[in-house]
Amino acid sequence: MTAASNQIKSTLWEKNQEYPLTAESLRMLIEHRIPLIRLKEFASAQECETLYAQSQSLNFNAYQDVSPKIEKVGITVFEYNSISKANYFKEVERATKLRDSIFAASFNPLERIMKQFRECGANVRIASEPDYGSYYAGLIRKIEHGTQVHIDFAPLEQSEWEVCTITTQLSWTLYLKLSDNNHGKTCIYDRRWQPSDEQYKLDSYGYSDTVITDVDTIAFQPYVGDVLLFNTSNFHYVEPMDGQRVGFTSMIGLLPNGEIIFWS
Ligand SMILES: O=C(O)CCC(=O)C(=O)O
Ligand SMILES: [Fe+2]
Repeated sequence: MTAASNQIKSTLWEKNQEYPLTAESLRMLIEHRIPLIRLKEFASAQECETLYAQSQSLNFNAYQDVSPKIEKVGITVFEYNSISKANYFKEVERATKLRDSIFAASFNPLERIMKQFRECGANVRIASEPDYGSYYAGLIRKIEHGTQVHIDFAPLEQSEWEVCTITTQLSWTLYLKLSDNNHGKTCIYDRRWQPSDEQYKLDSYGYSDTVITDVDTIAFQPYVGDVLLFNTSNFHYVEPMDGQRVGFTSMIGLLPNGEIIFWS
C-alpha cells in the first residue's frame, strides 16, 4: 500500500475545529467529512463519579481473544458471533437488569444521548431482532493498556442480525474516570476500511500499521464528562494509559431506512 493510494481513500477532513452535536455535524460525521464530535460536559463530574463508583463492586470481564486486555461490564454481539444469537438474547435480560440498577443508583447516559440525537432530528431506538426483541446497549469499559489499530463495523463481524444491515457505524464514549495525565488518547485516521484491507488483519480485530502509513490522523484527548462520537469504520486505536481509563459506551448504526440504532 503506497502513500498515494492511501490518500485516494482519505476524505480530507475538516479538522481545524471541534464540532458539538448538531443535525449538520452528525451528517458530516456519517459522511466522513469530520473526524469526530465532542459533546463537552455531557455529564457532571459528580454523575461520572457516581456511575463509576457503581461499577466498582462488579466483575469486569475481559474480551476473549483481544490483546491488549479490554475489560467491561455488559455483553456484546461481537462476543456472541461464534456462540449463537439465542445465547446472546438469553443474556440480554440479565445484563439489562444489572445496567438499569446501575443507572437507578447514578444516572442514565444512554437515555440522555438518545434524547440529544432526537433533538437533532434523528429517529433513534435500541436495535431489535425479530423473534428475540431488544439488544443490550451500554458497556462500562476499561481500556487502560491501549488497543491495536482496528475498525468496528458490524456487517463485517456478523451476518443475519439487524446490526449487520447498517450502512454506517459510529461509537460514543462518555469518559467516567481518567488518571490525571495526558495519556490514553484516541487516535483516529482519515482512512476508511475497505475489503482489500483484510489482508492486513493480524488477529481477531487488529490490523497492521500498513493501513495507516502516511495517513492524516487526529489524537482526541478525553476528559471526564465529555463524550467522543466518531465513525468507527475509520481506522483508530487507543493509546496506553498510565493509570485508569474507564468509559460508558455503545455502538450506533445507521439503517438504510434512515433509522439509527444503539447496541453493544
Ligand atoms: O475508548 C475510546 O476512546 C474509543 C475506543 C474504541 O475503539 C471505540 O469506541 O470504537
Ligand atoms: Fe473501536
